Amino acid sequence: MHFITALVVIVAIALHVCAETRVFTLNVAYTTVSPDGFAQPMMLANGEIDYPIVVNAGDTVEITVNNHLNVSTSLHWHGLFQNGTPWMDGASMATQCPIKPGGTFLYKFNVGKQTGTYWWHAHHQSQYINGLRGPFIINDPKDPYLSQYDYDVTMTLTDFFHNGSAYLLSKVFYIPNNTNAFEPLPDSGLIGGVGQYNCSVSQAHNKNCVNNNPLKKYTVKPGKRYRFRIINTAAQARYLFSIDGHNLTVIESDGVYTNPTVVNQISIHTAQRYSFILTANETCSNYWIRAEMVDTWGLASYPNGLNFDVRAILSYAGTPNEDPTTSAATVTTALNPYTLGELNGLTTDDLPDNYNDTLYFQFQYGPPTYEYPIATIDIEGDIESVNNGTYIVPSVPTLKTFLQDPNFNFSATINPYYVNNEEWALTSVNPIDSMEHPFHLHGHSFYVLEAGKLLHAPLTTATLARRDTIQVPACTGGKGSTGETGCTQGFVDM
Ligand SMILES: [Cu+2]
Repeated sequence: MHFITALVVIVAIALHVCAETRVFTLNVAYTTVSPDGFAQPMMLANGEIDYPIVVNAGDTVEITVNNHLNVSTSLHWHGLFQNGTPWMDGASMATQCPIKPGGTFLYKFNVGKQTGTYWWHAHHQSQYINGLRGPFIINDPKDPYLSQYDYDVTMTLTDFFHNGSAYLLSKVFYIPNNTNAFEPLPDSGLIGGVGQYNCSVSQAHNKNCVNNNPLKKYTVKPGKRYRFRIINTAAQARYLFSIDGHNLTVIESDGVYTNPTVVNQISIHTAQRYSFILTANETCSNYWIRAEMVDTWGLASYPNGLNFDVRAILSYAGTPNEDPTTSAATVTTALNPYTLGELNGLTTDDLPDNYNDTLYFQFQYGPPTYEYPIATIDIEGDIESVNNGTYIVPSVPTLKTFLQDPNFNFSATINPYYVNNEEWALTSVNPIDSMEHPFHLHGHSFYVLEAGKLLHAPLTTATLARRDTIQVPACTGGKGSTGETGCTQGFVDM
């Protein structure tokens, strides 16, 4: 009896130690800052760029958001499952009404068993690109890699616009019937919230602009091992990330531990996260950290002076305060997001032979015709007929409508697809677009089964990759005779 009692007490203590309620207040307001030397008002939480939220596995999180902006907002916790609390997901008009100016909203949820690197961001229109974003880190006392690093550092990569998101959305991008609409160009890229801008490029930009803004410096101690968590919080930019003179051992993607994978370049798309271990065992010096912005705009020239070569500095402690003179290594081991297997994860043999649900998403991205179009998405299910909807923001949050009437007949502008709880769903995503697109599923992580180009042999993996955001290859290089007249479509099966 005593033995059993003692066990119960130990379990109770262990649970008590692990899980707590963590309380945060995010005062959301305009603050004028100069992340790249160019001063402008940004929407920030508590006046900080990349305000971090750090909790432990199992914690309950209470975040009070006070909206001091003159526009509505809502905040999303990217990658968190919100198991049992879908109304806390923060997607404006999908899971909640936006928080009005002057309003307050309490987000309360439990992070469950999730650990690793996530991020929070505004989920109202395109608002987060004005600064409402930051890391969301869940520390893991049972981290299998815990003994392999001494320090834990978070680094955001983003693109930065000198115009407000509302202006970019309505005046540049989503002009009704504008067949020449193109994605707005950022003015610079930031690492750790810091970048540089060439003030001479635009007259209008000269007023509050300082050239040669000091770059972000990450200081390391010789011989120590660092876990770096990189988060792409950009509106659009994909980055090719590397650190001169150093290999990166990738151990996490999107909150999932991966097989340790040594690379010297990481392609990281919007909303993706990676952790890698870097050992500071090179000559004591300064080294460039590079986040080369991939040109997805494809313009002949860039009148706003956008510099794709975004940098920060890795500095060994005690090294003189000078710019690095290092050069980029040849890319010999690039990270492959489709084959980066989950640590101790499933193999294809572990998957069920038959899936209970099958979804085919095909999305097309064309000239906007509505005020706030997203994309036209076809969802073809195994039972349902083909849907085809261009999403239009509803007047009542979709979740609310569903909870009040689970049989509600949603229109094609919501384009719902129903899956059953606790069942496998095969999802195939296949854009008809010449650009590589990140695809993200709220509330879930998925196994990447295969990816590539239709009509080509797919990649195969040993252990499956599992994550919550994956890039779907672009539609390129047409093969007319095979029935695809314009291009060969990319796909990801998950
Ligand atoms: Cu998300």
